[in-house]
Amino acid sequence: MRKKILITGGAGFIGGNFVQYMVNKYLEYDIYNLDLLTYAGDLTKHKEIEDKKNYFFIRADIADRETILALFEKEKFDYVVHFAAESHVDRSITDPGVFVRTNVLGTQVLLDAAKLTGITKFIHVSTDEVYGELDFDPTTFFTEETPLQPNSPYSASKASSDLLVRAYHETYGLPVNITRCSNNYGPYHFPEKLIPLTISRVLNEQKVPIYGDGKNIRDWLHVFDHCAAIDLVMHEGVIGEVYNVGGHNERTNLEVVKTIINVLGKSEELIEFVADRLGHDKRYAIDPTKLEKLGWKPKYTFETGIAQTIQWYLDNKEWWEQVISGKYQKYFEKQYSI
Ligand code: NAD
Ligand code: TDX
Repeated sequence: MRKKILITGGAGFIGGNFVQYMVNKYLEYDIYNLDLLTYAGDLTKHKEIEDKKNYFFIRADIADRETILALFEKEKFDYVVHFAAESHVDRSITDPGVFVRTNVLGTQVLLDAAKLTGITKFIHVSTDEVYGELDFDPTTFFTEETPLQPNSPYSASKASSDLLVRAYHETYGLPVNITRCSNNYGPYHFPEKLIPLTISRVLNEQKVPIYGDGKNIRDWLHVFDHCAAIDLVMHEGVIGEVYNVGGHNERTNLEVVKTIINVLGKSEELIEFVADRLGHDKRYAIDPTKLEKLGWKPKYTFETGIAQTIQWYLDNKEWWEQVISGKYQKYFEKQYSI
């Protein structure tokens, strides 16, 4: 029997890379990409897989209970890999409501549908931001045991969804895994986030805004390494467990921006220090030991990953220019109907 995999948020950055990874790697699986196509969703990235027999696109809202239940009843998915979310911290500071609706309510609707129709496993893609922030002591890391202390409306909504996933496992025995990943970068990253924003602005000779003093630290992971981690957790993860994903690539924001400017051979005068983000978390750093014991090892260092990513943005200017102008959404001709 062919397995049916529902991937939510598969028109976005990480979900989009994961859809391509799965469609190409597992010809014996049917891959269903469910996405609402918000400002962050774009299907042009899938032009090379859209005609494949094992790929289906469903335009739907994860918070639309009736539609989601009807879909799950019809398809009886084997796995759900749940990426769909509002994902940008700055947007959550100005408009928290949609983060609660999508990230909390939407996750609960999916969990209910999985509980009612039965499932082999529900994989919930979360973030290291649910742990709050670390100080600048380089010997401290987030482990899976670190208490949840989210600081932004975004991370609070993600932590809430994590707790619902946990509760559906503890209360109803739903088979789940939660993954908590550090900052991703790579192809198709939406240019509102630090790395693609910097690359696109530097290429257009525009100023790059750095919040505060630029000393905040993030732990960077190439999206291809994240896809391999989720694949491993999906197939080998112990039911009910949480797995942190990170590759020990801590950099200050200023280091990241200077690296990109230098690789592109431009002037550091493009850097502009601006007002700090409200509640700006100081440092994130992941201890990935548990996932490494399961057999995961990242292929990219920050140096090899950022070089690959910058080259990708140089080769795909049309994509990010369309995304920035907002004139890019292409509706899928072979849309699945529920
Ligand atoms: P993204 O913003 O690029 O993509 C999100 C996708 O979800 C979009 O395609 C959007 O259309 C879709 N979506 C939004 N609301 C929806 C709804 N109501 N119904 C259906 N689809 C909807 O996000 P991303 O950066 O790819 O992040 C994916 C997941 O990974 C998120 O859950 C995020 O919290 C998590 N995560 C991201 C990072 C990172 O560095 N980007 C790191 C750790 C965890
Ligand atoms: O213009 C900017 N200038 C700047 O200094 C932007 C957009 C960001 N920053 C800083 C803020 C952060 O310290 O750069 C750092 C990275 O910012 P973002 O790219 O917005 O990412 P972050 O807030 O760390 O969150 C990301 O990683 C964790 C994702 O957006 C989340 O979805 C994920 O959960």
